[in-house]
Amino acid sequence: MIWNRTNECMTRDEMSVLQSERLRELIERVYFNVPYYREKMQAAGLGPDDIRSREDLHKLPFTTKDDLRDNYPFGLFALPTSEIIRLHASSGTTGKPTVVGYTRKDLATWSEVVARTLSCAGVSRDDFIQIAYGYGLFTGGLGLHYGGEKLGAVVIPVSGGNTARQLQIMQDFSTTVIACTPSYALYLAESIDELKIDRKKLKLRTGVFGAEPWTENMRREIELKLGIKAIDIYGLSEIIGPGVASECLFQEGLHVNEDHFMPEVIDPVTLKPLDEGEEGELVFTTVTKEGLPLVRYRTRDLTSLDYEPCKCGRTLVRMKKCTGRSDDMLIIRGVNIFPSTIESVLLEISETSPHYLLVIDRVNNMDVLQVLVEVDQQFFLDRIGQLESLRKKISSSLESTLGVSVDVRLVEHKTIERFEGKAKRVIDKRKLT
Ligand code: DLL
Repeated sequence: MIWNRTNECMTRDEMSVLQSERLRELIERVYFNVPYYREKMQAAGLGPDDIRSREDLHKLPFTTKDDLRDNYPFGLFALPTSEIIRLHASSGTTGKPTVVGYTRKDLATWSEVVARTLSCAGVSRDDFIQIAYGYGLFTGGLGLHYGGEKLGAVVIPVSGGNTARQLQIMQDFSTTVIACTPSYALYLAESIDELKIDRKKLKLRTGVFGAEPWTENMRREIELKLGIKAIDIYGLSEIIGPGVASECLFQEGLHVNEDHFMPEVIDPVTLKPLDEGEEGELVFTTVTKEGLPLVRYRTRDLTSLDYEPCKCGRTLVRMKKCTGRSDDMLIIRGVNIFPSTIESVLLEISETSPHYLLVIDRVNNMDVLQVLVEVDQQFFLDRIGQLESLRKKISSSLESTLGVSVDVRLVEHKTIERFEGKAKRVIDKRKLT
């Protein structure tokens, strides 16, 4: 079902008119209400009248996470806090977190876009959605919660963690949809096996997974192990939280709710807008948000856009599944490497499990990439020779794909930490010195 046919299926021309109108209103609001935007626009020689339509978007200066940090906590809010009724914060691991504020209307928009996301994933009011994203300052739990209620589904607000309890609830309440990170979905699958729960007795049929990058190979693994359809959902707290974009059942790119969040893809080096189909950094302008509107916000996420209407009937622009960020690219001895490429190679090798850890260090001024990977329980190898030939097979696969030498270490099942929320798969010791 399409939740909001009017806005999700309009022609490109209609969308252009709507976005242009909303963009003009946004620029008026931020110019007069947020000193930061006014100063930045003035420095670029721009006034509100210079922005007449979506074609003028590229004239505007970018906003970055550092701008949010510099104005911590409320400096970029466009309304007094008496109009704000909710705060969330991003799960930043370095420096100050970024704080986001929502007005009543923003929360209504958020529920609407998450209801669209769930409909896109084939979820309906007949479903039971178990929410295993964390509740709290993280936007995953409450975002999915209110979107699920708006849709009319039965919402089960478990929050993250406590895997045995999650699985008990899943059986007792006949959960049909699970919402969590893709890494936690794999952990749930593993625990179902360990606890000898009969998969056929579970009613689970769909998962809405996001909050971290995951590859097509990881999707196949989850779909196979849990026997469900795994749908990719994308969002970030600065823009609203989950609900920015979602796959439909065709799984051919994520439909961006562009009547609210106008996307662009830019070259992260030259900062010039790229054409349809070209991969670069995703940038959003939130044309309807009241509390914390953002103009040309640089997400650091890498993707490309596709304006072809989808088989599902939606005409919203689609973004390609996002498997990396411009800032999680590792540079090992001068070679650019994305963790997602390593993940893809490992998941092609049947004797390994999808749990791995990348450790980068500098030894005698040389970067060393160590890949720790678990051997799948089913392939218990008791002969040293067998282990060594598996290790060599993985090394040569990785080395031919990446173009750098890799130190592969095979580790026993369950040695690598499991995650309830976003997985941390890279330890870069070079940064610690
Ligand atoms: O992770 C919001 C969210 C919650 C999205 C639940 C989906 C489901 P933040 O904590 O601000 O917000 O982190 C945002 O996570 O810039 C991406 O780098 C990454 N990310 C989110 N969804 C995806 C996805 C939430 N589907 C950051 N694929 C973003 C790849 C994703 N990366």
